[in-house]
Amino acid sequence: MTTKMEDFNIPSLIQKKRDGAEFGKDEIQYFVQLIKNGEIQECQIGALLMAIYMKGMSLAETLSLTGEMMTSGEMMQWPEEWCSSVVDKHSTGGVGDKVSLPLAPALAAAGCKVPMISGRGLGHTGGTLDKLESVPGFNVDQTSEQMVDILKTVGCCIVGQTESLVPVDRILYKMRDVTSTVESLPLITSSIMSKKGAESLSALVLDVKYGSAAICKTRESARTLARSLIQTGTCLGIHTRAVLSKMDSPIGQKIGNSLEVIESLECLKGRGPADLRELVECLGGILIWMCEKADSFEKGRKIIQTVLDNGSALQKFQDMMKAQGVTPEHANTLCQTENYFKVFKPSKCKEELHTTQEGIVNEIYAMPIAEVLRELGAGRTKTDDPINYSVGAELLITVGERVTKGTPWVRIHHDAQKLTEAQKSLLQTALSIGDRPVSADNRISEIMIPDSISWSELNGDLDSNRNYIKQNNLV
Ligand code: IUR
Repeated sequence: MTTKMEDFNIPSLIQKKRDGAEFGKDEIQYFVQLIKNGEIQECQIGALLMAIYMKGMSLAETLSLTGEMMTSGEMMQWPEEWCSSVVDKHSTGGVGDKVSLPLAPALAAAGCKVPMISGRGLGHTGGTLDKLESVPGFNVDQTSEQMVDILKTVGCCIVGQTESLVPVDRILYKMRDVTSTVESLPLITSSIMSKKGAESLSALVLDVKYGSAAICKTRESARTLARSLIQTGTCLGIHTRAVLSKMDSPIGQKIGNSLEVIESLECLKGRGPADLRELVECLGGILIWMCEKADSFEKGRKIIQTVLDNGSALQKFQDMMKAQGVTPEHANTLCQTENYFKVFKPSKCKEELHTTQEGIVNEIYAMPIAEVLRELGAGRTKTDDPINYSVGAELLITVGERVTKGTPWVRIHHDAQKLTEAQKSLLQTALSIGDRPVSADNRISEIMIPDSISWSELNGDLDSNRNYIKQNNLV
């Protein structure tokens, strides 16, 4: 006997999940429709989210939820001839994570189409859109028609989520924030993968971060999240892989919106910090390999090295800036000179802090730096807080380096009169100095691909899920 939609009601669905039972596909379809149509009370959404947070979801439920969310709004469409070249990257967020800025134009220079839909910063993590908006004139609001035009002429764009893309995620994300239900595996998975699914990608690489400044504190929890994202992406027909990367210290030497654009430009000019270059090469190399523009990861990586070193990725970044509203003069100054502060407004003050002991730099923890920068205006506590793009930090030392007492280790760019004693003390906790040699390890510790063992978790439901996806023309 099949159950009809009109037989469902929200209190009984909340009760069902509260008691640990598994939702059917039609039940998930029912409540996603109600959320989309505004026919469910906010308190009911909150209770449903908390029940899911407490009891979890199977892979089949997560997949149904992701599919329903994905089709709750517009699905992007690309010209037929791009069918194997449309790629994107998603990072779970970190401090100093500016990888998207050099990666998107590097992939475009390698012949990919990159419709990168990014987010804004909240809490300790910065947002790609905020970084780009520190460039005067850069417009992240582009319609899907404008995106197609930019992809035709340039090959990459970095934009915000349009109103019509996955509207149900917008509602759920806001509710999760105020109901303490953000850190739920099925809710994170469905939120991320519904948006990537709606982008109609040929290939997706995920940068799942772990460590003291990441949402996943341990490598094992990052692996669990990566596996859930890969399984869901693959079942939706997106070719998906992931890397696990460490997120204890900031990426690169610069943190803060305009400073991070400057560091990205340095990377695009074939210079810049080694860890940023490693992430761009590796994530880009995987995508090029996945969309068969190279027959191995190493060959894909070589292509990225070439486009970073020969100026073609930089040219794509310059073209993308112009296509998204930056004047040709400003784009030229940023890309063809080093007079960055002719375009960016410099901060009013720069203050350096010094090491309080001699020894070898063991670690530079990102969290205390991010907290102080947020307080100084570089980030947000609430979604509508304004941002001061000039605020940031430059690290003057690197992990593994030997320092004497009194060495300047960080330069803070800010518009306050002076850093407070509390801010200085908090910043000093970022620095760990010891007496044993340490080497700066690689950021990336693992590459994950879809594994056959995981499919058994679908309880034989894979074919019906795949049929469902096919019948509904979801891919
Ligand atoms: N980014 C998303 O798009 N969704 C989430 O739930 C999280 C990060 I956490």
